[in-house]
Amino acid sequence: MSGGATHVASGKVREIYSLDEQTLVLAASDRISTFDVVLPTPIPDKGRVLTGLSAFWFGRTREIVPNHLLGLGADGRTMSCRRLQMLPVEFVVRGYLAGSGWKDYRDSGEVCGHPLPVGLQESSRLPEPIVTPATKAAEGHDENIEEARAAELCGERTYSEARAAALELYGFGSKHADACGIVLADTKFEFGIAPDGGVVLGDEAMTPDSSRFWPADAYVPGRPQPSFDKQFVRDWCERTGWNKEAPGPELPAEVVEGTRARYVEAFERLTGVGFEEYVARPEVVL
Ligand code: Q0Z
Repeated sequence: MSGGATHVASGKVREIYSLDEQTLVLAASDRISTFDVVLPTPIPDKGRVLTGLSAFWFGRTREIVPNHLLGLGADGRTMSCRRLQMLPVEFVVRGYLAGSGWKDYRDSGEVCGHPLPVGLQESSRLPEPIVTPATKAAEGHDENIEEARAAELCGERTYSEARAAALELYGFGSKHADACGIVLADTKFEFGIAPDGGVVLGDEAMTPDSSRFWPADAYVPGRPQPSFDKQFVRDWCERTGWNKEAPGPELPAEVVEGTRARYVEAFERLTGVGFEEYVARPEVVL
């Protein structure tokens, strides 16, 4: 990062910089993680795809809830944003039963206190989307919590406002994605409070790193679904016999190229913008 920005935090595949008291810069790298391990081989343009997709959704959902986006960097991989007081919970919205949601349902018949119908399968579509909040763990896995606990942590009124926004955002995004042949199975939102006290959508929005994207044409409930973006990487890693502990394997060129193509395909299907147009002028997605 250039010109007086100071690094404030690193995620597994992203960085945050401070520009001034009110402004942060989020930078999405080309790093990829699988089975919870960041691999040594980057996927070229992954950071631009994720930044461009987030910006696309931010531009189209402002009427649902205001968001933190101020502007896109000319490189297409950074966004400047309003600094918020982030809420201590993540708002996961699930339209399908996958991951920890499926495991919790299989073990108890419910997910984060939501009783669900008997007889659902892995990857089943839910009768209606549910919010399954989680606390942010500094290291390791986020912990699912009941909505009553999330409301205590956020304050009742703030929780119900953010929860309603999360459901509306997911409804908008999943309907749009369906029309593009992508199942948005679930997604995680993070909200913060602006200086004026309002609830604002922060972080990234409805990207493949914060969501499960499934190819609609391969959807078959009763088993795990292939990932729209990471399936080549996962399949290749499985075939190497890697034990899933760090360090991960270096990826061969054909896996890198195939994976890059899937990210670009998701971007182009969802935004309707050619990826090269985005690279030339990132604001075209707004
Ligand atoms: C987002 C994260 C990343 C590591 C803090 N608008 C905001 N105001 C205040 N804080 C944040 C935001 Cl987005 C904020 N994260 C998540 C992002 C690297 C962690 F790029 N943490």
